[in-house]
Amino acid sequence: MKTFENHCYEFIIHRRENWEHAREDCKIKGGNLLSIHSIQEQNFIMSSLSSLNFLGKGVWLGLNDKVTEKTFVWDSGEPVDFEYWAKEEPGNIVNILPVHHEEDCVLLKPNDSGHWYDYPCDGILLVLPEHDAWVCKYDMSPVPTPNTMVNGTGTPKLIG
Ligand SMILES: [Ca+2]
Ligand SMILES: [Ca+2]
Repeated sequence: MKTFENHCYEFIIHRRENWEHAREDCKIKGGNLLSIHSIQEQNFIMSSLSSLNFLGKGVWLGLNDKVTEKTFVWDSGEPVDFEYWAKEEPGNIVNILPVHHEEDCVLLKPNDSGHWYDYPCDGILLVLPEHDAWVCKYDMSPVPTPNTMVNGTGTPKLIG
């Protein structure tokens, strides 16, 4: 677990799943699939992946345009206030047959300076399934102040 500003980040870099499974993993633990809101946060993710010696193809971001094509939103519901697309991305390549799989999910690729690529969210029938690593992001709980500790509901101390 690593921290940056007021969030904790869990780097799940030894597993590979499709986007939905990665998303679910973060949700059940009370977090969200990674969202990135500044170049500082982007750089933090990159340096963390580097320090963890991550050698995979990429990590899933919470960013997706599953609901409305070309309108990307963070799965966490946060505003899209920073983007780091690779050149000519997002391209939304659609496979031809037998099933249409648009590129509606986003992968951060460390081997391309951390640039973002839209990718199919799940397995593709004709080629290998799209399974990648991911990062879960959590809000840090507020640090209790001395005042709230005094007024808190701790176990009463027996005196005498
Ligand atoms: Ca798309
Ligand atoms: Ca793409």
